[in-house]
Amino acid sequence: MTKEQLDKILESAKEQLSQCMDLTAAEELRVKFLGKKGELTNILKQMGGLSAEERPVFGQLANKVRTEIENGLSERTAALKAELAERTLQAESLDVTLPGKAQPVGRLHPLTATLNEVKEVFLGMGFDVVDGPEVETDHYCFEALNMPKHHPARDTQDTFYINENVLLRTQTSSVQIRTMEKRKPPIRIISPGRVYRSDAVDATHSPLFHQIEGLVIDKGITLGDLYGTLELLMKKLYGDDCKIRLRPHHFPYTEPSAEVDIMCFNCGGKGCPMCKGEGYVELLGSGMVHPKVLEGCGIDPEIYSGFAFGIGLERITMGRYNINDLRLLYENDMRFLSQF
Ligand code: 2U9
Repeated sequence: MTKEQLDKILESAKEQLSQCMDLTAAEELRVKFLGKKGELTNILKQMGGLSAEERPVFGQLANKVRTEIENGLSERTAALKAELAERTLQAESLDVTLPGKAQPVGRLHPLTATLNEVKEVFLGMGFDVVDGPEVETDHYCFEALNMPKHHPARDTQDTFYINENVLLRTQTSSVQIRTMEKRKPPIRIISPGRVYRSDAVDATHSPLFHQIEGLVIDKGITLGDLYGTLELLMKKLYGDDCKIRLRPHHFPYTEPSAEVDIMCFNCGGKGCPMCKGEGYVELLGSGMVHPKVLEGCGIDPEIYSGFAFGIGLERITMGRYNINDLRLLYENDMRFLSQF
């Protein structure tokens, strides 16, 4: 064991460290020089053969060499780690000044948006929203609504029959009848949903459309309640300036019956081509529930009275958004839908 051997090990370690390019290679060098079977350890194992005077001198020298190799290793490792961190930062860097990729946000269909608003208004007045079957029996669709077989009112609602007794509902009144059979007054409900009529498609007709019907049954309900309720709905939908008027009409299921008109949005009631000089446009049908209908559902018309109304969802949506062709609401053309 000589000083030259130790110097050679130190020199070789320095040389190899300077050429070492990654952390794995640096670890291999640590094992090679300082590990249990490493070059320096091997030399130290030979210390036993030295004299008592030589031993401390070589011991000191060997320790110096070990410290130098250790320092060299930690310097190189630190430099390699810094390089690696720098490279990772470069590779993963984000240019925060680049414009972002916009996520297209979906929106509600105008029919859904209008229905949601109508529901909000009625929920606020303590109404329940009730659902029912779209395939109905003759009883719930016509008979219970004071329209027996061969009643002329059935002709205006020519519908899709599945058999003599089963059909696609022409109005959601069937839901109101089902509710009156099940619940005791007071009843305050709206029944929105799809209805079907055997109509040819044009700008204002479709064999499938949507209705919202309302029904209130309690003691002492009058036409005044009907008027107030519908006026509030229309003011919420069309703004506080909007006015309505009731015009006498006839429906078999209500007595008296009224059609409800809304002041023309275009001329504000003066009369214009849009309202055909009327100042008002027809919007919905309504009336006091016919005593025969109440009786048929087990409600005593001597004690209770009620009002009902029916609105076409398409019609009020078209009025609100100035849509002139109903077919646009069903075609799912994004150029149309993305305007709302
Ligand atoms: C019960 C009793 C009476 C609901 C009513 C109307 C008048 C009406 C139309 C408006 C436009 C249908 O969608 S539309 O074509 N509806 O004119 N509907 S009174 O009357 C009822 C409902 C249930 C038990």
